[in-house]
Amino acid sequence: MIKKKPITEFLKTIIILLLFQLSTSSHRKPPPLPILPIPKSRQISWQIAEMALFLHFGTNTFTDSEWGTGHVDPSIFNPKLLNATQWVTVAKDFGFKRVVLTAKHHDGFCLWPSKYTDYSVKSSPWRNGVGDIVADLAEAARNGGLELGLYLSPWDRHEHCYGETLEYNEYYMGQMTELLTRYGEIKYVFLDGAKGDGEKDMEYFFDDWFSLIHQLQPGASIFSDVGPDTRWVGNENGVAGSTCWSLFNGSEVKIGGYSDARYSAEGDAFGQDWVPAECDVSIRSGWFWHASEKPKSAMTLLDLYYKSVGRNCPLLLNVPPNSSGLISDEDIHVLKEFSELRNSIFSHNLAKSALLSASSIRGDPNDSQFSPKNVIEEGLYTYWAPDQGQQSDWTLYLEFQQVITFNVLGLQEPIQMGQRIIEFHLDMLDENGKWQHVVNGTTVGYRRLLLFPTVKSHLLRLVIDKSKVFPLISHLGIYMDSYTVPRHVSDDTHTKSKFINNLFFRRTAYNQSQSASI
Ligand code: FUL
Repeated sequence: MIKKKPITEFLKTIIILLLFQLSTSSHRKPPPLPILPIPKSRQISWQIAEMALFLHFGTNTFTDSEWGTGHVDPSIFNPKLLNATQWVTVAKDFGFKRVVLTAKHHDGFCLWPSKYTDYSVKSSPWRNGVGDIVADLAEAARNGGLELGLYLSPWDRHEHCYGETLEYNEYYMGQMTELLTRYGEIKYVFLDGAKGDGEKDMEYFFDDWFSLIHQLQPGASIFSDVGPDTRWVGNENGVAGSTCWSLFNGSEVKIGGYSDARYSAEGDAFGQDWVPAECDVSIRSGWFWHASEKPKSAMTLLDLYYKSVGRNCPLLLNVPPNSSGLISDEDIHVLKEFSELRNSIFSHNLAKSALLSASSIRGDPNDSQFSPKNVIEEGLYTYWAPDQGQQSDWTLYLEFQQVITFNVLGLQEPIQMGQRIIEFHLDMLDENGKWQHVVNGTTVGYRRLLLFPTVKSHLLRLVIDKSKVFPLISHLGIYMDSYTVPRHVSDDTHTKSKFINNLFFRRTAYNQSQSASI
């Protein structure tokens, strides 16, 4: 009797310990810490849109000019067939998620009936002066499920108080308030830094403007040369740096000043603020419609897509409505072709048929939470995370049942966790069982696309060579672009240039990782 008690107690303790161990070992490993700075939610929603349609429209459309003098008679403005639904339909049909209208360009003419000036649609013959283009577009965008953005030029060549700092800032903020309170949700505001030489000097109260915009429309991302939400990429050609950080120091750049174009295009690996770049470019050479100009070809737009969206920057593509108030057929034709090209290339991710494994996996390898398989799923919130203890050579392997033929690599980081990757490369196993270098890249960010001469293999490895902290990858795409001649597209590809000698070691590493794959 006396002896039995301790045995029962002992067994009890063992059972409790086992249960405890079972319960703790079934705990999931939480996600890793983000690396600061990280994007605000409005910046994430702005970025995932990827492409926006810019609409430059106003008196310039009727005077064949780019920078209106501000003294053109409003009677010239009469877009008889204007149909904002057509603009939205074109945007929506061809993959644009947002429309951005020049509510007021530098000439000061307002496309909405502002109470602060008569220089607007209300003084024009269009719809007998009772029309409102911002209202039309807001309604069409809402109906079509697209976001709306507005451009309100700070430089105003018509308004008499331009040059009087206090008075004009009040005027500008009054107009901004009209735009942000009358038309429902506004998701984006474009603040242009341009101003002609020799024009009246004055100070813009940017901090007041930014605060007002965020107060009235907290979901709106503000574009300017320095942000605060998205920065100008530093050129109007639609081309980002082949290294492109969303990190940036706004204090290094002056709005409207002559700044360092390279800094704007590449960002700053050590930047304190999250201010990703946006690439703005026009489908024609001018921003406004001119009868004499033709749109760029679909192949040129595809090239720009690789150099903007494919370099971590949304593309803001300007497609100016013509003087009848419609987007021209020839522009629509090109946009259609551009959309077909993208669909044909990117709708077929060859990586989906691969067996995916990794050099290490965070947490329990039998749990899908941080599995390498996550990289073929769309979206930012599923990702591969390596084990925190792995310090270098973070690697993903893709093994195919058959040899695949491809020439594009696409990568995405879960940017809500910060931008991490500094350098990576892709290798493939050739027909002699030797690793061949396919392509190098630097930053990834929201999306990176690299185009290179076509290669064939059944085994690939993506190696992250340098990262601020251990990398995270939310998407990996392997595609075939049969339309582009690669050397015209990518300036940072090095194909089959490096021969890897330590094949045995690498193979061993691969075999080890295979056992970790799930
Ligand atoms: C520039 C302006 O001067 C152009 O007219 C155009 O609006 C472009 C997007 O920004 O700075």
